[in-house]
Amino acid sequence: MASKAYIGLGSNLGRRQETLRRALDLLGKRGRVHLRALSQMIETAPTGGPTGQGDFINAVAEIETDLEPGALLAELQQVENLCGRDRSSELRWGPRTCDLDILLMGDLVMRSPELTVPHPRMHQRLFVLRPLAQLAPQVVHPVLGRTVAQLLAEAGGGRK
Ligand code: A4P
Ligand code: MG
Repeated sequence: MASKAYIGLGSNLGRRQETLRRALDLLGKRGRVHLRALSQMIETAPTGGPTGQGDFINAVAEIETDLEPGALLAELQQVENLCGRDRSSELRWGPRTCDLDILLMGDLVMRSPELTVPHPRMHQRLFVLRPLAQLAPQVVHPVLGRTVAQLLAEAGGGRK
C-alpha cells in the first residue's frame, strides 16, 4: 500500500535551487516516488555545523511511495549522489550540495541505526517546520502528538 511521506530538502553549496529541482525531477523520473506537492523554497541561516558556511535553500515535498522506509532512504541517498553529494568529504552539519531527509512517513515510528522516523530533530527546526506547515499544518507528529502547526508555534515560528 502506498504511504504518504514528507521529505526535507536542503542545499547550501553550488546552484542551490537548481540542485533541489534536479533532485525532485530525478526522484519523479526514477518512478519509485510520486511527487504530490512542494512547499516554497526558502533561504535559511545554517543551524549547527562549522561557522562561516553559506545559507541554505530548504523546502519540503509531499510524496507517495510503495517503497519500504529503508528502500526509500536508499533511493533518496542515490539521488543525493546523482546530484553531486560526496559524503566522504563532508563535515557533520557542514556544507552539502543536496540533503534529502525523511521527515514523516504516515504514522510510522521507527528507530534503527540507519533510520529514525519521524526525523529526530525536525520539531526543533524552523527550516523544516515552516515549509512543512505550508503543506501539512494539521498532520500530527506520531511521537509528540501535536500538529505541525502547533510544533511551529512552539518552535517560535509565529514570530517574525
Ligand atoms: N538517518 C537517520 N534518520 C534519517 C532520516 N529520517 N532521513 C541517517 C534521512 N537520513 C536519516 O545523514 C546521516 C545519516 O542519517 C544517514 O546516513 C542516514 O542513515 P546525512 O544525510 O549523511 O547527513 P545529515 O542529514 O547532515 O545528518 P543529520 O545528522 O541528520 O543532519 P541534520 O540534523 O539533518 O542537519 N541548517 C539549515 N538552515 N538548513 C539545513 O538544511 N541541515 C543540517 C543537517 C544542519 N543545519 C541546517 C540544515
Ligand atoms: Mg540527511
